[in-house]
Amino acid sequence: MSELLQKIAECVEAGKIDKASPYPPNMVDQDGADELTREALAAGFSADEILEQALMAGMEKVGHAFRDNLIFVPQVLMSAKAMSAAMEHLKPHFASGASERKGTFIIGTVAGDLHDIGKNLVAMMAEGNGYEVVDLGVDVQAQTFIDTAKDRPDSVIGLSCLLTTTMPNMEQIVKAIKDDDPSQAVCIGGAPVHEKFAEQIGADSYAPDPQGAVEFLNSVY
Ligand code: B1M
Repeated sequence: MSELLQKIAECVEAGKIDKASPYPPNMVDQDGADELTREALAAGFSADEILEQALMAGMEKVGHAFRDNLIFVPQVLMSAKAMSAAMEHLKPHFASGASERKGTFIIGTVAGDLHDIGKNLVAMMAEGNGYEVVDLGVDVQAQTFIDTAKDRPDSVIGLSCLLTTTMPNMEQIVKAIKDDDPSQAVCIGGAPVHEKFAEQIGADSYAPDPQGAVEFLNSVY
């Protein structure tokens, strides 16, 4: 891999946003994901190359380190910020159709539930792994998931919930989605849910963490 793309991957992994960012302390005054991504585009690397070989490579390491408890939520959020800074430069290329995404992930926290930190991490990790993410936010009703999926054929829906009291809502949402289109792929996650619950409510997959959601997406696309 080129040295420049390698450096961008390291910035994402370390959470180095831009030159002005004081984090991480061992990279102070160095260019970050922002400057290096601009430099890579100017040097002729395509948005796809930067996404796949730099951002996704960095994010994959973040996903595994988070799963193995080697890093924690604040570090993942810094990596997300570094990736977002780089994505700002790539978005015009994707929007123009010059670059393709691997697939579409529609994600939201289920009706009645306002917790979004975990959901945002999953969304960020999916984006960092090359998927277009449609984030419907929190307190999302079944019909909103269904309507959004109709506009985006072949998408995967991801549902998050953090409250035991909103697990029944998750069940109703999965049922409504599957009643509308049995082939619609649905993945669930969140602290109170588990594999057995996913099977019970008819979801296609349970992901314990963002990396698990990415692995499910990779298995579908
Ligand atoms: Co609330 N809350 N909260 N809360 N809150 C919990 C969840 C709770 C366990 C705290 C407690 O009592 N110990 C408890 C739930 C108890 C239960 O259900 N049995 C609780 C409660 C009761 C409540 C309220 C009812 C409190 C009240 O008002 N009386 C209320 C409910 C509001 C509502 O939603 N309607 C409430 C409100 C809030 C705040 C608004 C104050 C705030 C949320 C802010 C926000 O999200 N923007 C909040 C917070 C921060 C928490 C705790 C402290 C932290 C949750 C969190 O963000 N964790 C939480 C206690 C705790 O967990 N220590 C608690 C970090 C996050 C990275 O983890 O979301 O699990 P998590 O996501 C993980 C995985 O689960 C997975 O990946 C993530 C990364 O590993 N994952 C997925 C998540 N979604 C996924 C989707 C996937 C795949 C993986 O695929 C689609």
